[in-house]
Amino acid sequence: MPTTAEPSLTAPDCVFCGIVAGEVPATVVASDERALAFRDIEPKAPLHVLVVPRDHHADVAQLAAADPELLAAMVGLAEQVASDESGGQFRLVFNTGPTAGQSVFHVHGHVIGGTGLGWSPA
Ligand code: DGP
Repeated sequence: MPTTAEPSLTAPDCVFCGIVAGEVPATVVASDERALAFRDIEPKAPLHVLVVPRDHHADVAQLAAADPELLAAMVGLAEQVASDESGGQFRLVFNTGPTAGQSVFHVHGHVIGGTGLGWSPA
């Protein structure tokens, strides 16, 4: 899967910037000009893919404020992955802040599906 487009925003020592740049290995399942989807290294469900923008933004709130069209592009890529792999049904999770479980501060949506999902986030 090509990772051709150059991001305009990057951050040093960011693992997801490294994946976007092709410097850190990842299993990429979909991509477009502005976003990339790759399998989570610690999958929690049969479908567990991360959708990230090529540009570096720390979290979904900052991305929504800076570039709402890019957030919409990420949702579109998530829908494409779910259409390909889980019949179009999916959960899209943006952990935002360490207390909410965010550990990588390059915004990413967890695309989760491929099985019946309960609802017990806490
Ligand atoms: P969060 O805790 O919401 O920030 O999610 C970060 C996710 O990123 C976590 O599920 C594990 C995944 N992850 C961390 N480092 C890597 C990596 O180098 N490659 C891949 N594919 N996933 C990673």
